[in-house]
Amino acid sequence: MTDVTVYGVPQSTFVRTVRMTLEEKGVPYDLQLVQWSDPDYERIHPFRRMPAFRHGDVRLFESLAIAGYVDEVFAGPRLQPAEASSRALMRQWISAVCDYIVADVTRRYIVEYVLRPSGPDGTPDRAKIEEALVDIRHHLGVIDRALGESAYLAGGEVTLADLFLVPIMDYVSKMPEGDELLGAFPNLARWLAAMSDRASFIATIPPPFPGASAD
Ligand SMILES: N[C@@H](CCC(=O)N[C@@H](CS)C(=O)NCC(=O)O)C(=O)O
Repeated sequence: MTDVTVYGVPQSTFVRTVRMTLEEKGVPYDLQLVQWSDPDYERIHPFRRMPAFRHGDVRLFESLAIAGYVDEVFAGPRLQPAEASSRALMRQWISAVCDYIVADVTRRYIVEYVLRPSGPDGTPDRAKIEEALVDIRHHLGVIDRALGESAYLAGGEVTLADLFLVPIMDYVSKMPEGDELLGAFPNLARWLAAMSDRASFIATIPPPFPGASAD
């Protein structure tokens, strides 16, 4: 029995970030699948996105607000550095992930392959993928250089910043260019391998998107 509910679908990277945060803290929760056709969902998330979250009487939307709340309210390992400059570094990377990585990696690349291919006969549009890859190589290079200087994005310990990035990088690793991209960025590949061994990662591995091919 738990009084924590996450609303969303397990394939969503933002839902996975919140679920990984709960798993890292050892907090039991229910995942309530969102039905997009349900007009009542707007009462849970007024912008009709996911995740949304409930803990007793506390109702929240926006992954950063939810993950920060979970870290601060529940016992377990701290996922936000106490020291100001490390905490700022964590926020810097969360902001960069939510703006630049989501825009160019999730929306222009992963979504094109697995969710809404926009090429002929429902295939991914090669021109769009190639265009996105130019920006993706740049962005992954930035992260790779940052990870060359420390084990995790904000220093020597896992923080929320890593939990925002890893669901997206997990998808990247499974895309047709995944091996090539990770091969080009060894610090990022090392970080992803370490993150992939965590119990929170393993407990939240998403099922395939409905209708996606198994290969
Ligand atoms: N800023 C939001 C972003 C949430 C978001 O965009 N979630 C995606 C799934 S990863 C979504 O709800 N997509 C559904 C849609 O765009 O209609 C957060 O941090 O939670």
